[in-house]
Amino acid sequence: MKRTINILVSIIMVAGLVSCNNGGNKRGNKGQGGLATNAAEKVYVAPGEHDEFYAFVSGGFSGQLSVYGLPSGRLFKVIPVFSQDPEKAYGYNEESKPMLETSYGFVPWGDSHHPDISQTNGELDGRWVFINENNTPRIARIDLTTFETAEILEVPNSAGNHSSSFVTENTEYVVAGTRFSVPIPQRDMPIKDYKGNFKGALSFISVDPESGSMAIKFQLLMPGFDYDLSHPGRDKSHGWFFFTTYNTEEANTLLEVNASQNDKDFIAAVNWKKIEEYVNNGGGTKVPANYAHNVYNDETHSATSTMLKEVLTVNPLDVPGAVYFLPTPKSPHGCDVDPTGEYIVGNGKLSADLTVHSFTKMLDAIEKKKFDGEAYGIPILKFEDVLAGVVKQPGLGPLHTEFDGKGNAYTTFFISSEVVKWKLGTWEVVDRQPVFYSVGHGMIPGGNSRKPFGKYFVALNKITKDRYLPTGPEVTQSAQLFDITGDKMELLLDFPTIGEPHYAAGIPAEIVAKNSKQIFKLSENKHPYATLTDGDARVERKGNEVHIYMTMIRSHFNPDNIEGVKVGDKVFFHVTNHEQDYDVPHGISMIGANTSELLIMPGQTETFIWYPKQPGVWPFYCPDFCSALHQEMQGYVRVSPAGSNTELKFSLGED
Ligand code: K7E
Ligand code: CUA
Repeated sequence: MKRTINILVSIIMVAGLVSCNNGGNKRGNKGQGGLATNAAEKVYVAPGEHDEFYAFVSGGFSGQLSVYGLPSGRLFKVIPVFSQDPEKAYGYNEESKPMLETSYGFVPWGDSHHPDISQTNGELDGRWVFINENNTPRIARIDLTTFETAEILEVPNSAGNHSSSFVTENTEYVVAGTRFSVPIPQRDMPIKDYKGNFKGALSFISVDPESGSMAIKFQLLMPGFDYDLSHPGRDKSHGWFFFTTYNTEEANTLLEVNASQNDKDFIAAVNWKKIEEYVNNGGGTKVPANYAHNVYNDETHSATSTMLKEVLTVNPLDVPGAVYFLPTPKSPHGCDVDPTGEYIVGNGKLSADLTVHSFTKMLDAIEKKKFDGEAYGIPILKFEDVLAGVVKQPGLGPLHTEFDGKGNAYTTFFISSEVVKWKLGTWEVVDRQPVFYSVGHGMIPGGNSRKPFGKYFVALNKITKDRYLPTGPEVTQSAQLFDITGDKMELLLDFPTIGEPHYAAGIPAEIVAKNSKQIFKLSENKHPYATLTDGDARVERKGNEVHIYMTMIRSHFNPDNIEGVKVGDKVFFHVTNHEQDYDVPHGISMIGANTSELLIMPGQTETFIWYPKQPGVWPFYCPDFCSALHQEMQGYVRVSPAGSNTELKFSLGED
């Protein structure tokens, strides 16, 4: 058996190399070049025109979320989420630092994977984007009026928060499943005792329908498998959630071999409505936990971090009829549910065929108790009884499937580097297109919802090799845009991405753009250190702390001359941008500051700390070109030796 696996792994590796090398001949793709078709026209968005879709693209190991336009592939913004960002001072200024607090302390970076847009009645509503952090398990909510991270909730009892962060039809829940099973509660024990002792926590995080505020409603403590990906039921299967598993072998070492032994792993089907009811009636066990809940407030322009101390856990055996296992070949990765909610696609990485389960058949099999044994007390349904169909030999290494809402599915194949279009119900392959190279997820705007906008498919690729000008050993990952309105997919565009684009979420721009905020109202600024009028601009000393209450407007700081600061002081710059016009941020950069510059939006207040190290007269300036007199937007701080008695003074426009 081991040998077979090794051979399989070798074939996969060779296939990977071959596909990358073969695909390298750019001119070899007949009918796909810009000259052969009107591809260029289809992605051309004239200067001043807007794109039709937003695409929110995961930054992977950058920990961020980037915002692109489709079809142009233009980058609009990188939203800092789980990692510090000196461009916007996120995680550096005093206001946003609490966003990166965790039970492990301040964690300044993360690994983001799956953005998902909030829904109402199974359709994208464009209010929030959720995204998971894999390494230090967290879920973030990004507010699509500001395009800023509004909230981050840590997920306790989880490790490798990967089968996350997908939302149910009315955003009742955003779900976060653990990839690695661990001892729960964490404790010192031999690793070899994994089997039967570790658990996998699947967390159902409720989302307040008004504010979007997140709270863990319950954690389902499942057997110690790896929970790789998940998707909520839609429409008829609303109320259920599906999770792919691998390592049902519960191996704790050399997983590439030991977790590939079982012919089939499982898709876990979770009836969350049933568990919700159980929990609402007092079910479940509260256990001690320690996890951060970080919230950014748009009025105080500041974040707070609170440590939560308890979480409600549920043993699946206590809620009969809530959890079933659907056998699925072979170490499935993606777990995708079609817009009707009938089909559940298990993308078996090592399987020759693609397995599709039927929700109707699943309910029927449950009703008739057609079980094929159990795993840790959870009934296993018979494979044949839940199988809807099989897509025969569609490609090598299926990872993820998206849907166009017209009865077609699009599966990405990592090893054979292609996207394969097939028909739901007949399972026939109707088209395949190469991608360059080694595609992970694909994305169709709304492809996760009841109503996909089946115009484009975006392939999110791991390897680019020769597709762009070389940039040393590190080359960019990329996205490729396909037109999917015809029978055949047509490659339109390549564009580079920031970090690794694990997944993306797309939405028609018209749903989101109209809600986008242009300024923060100065009159609503409740920041405790805001300076709302120029008369309030001042400098105060409290022991060795100096607080500068500064304002900024085109094209000066108030005050711009400050004296009486001493070596050994801790100087707080609390800076308020008095502009009330769209697109007029100002920044402030202080020589020798050990954090970052600030970039402050109209009406907003931000703070950084500066430790003056040497006597002298030290300049600060605005780093964002804000007016014709931007270069004049500068000032000085006089720093005297420690212990000197230079008088504290501040001024603007005095000689
Ligand atoms: Cu396939 Cu993290 Cu969804 Cu990457 S994952 S590809
Ligand atoms: Cu303000 Cu440049």
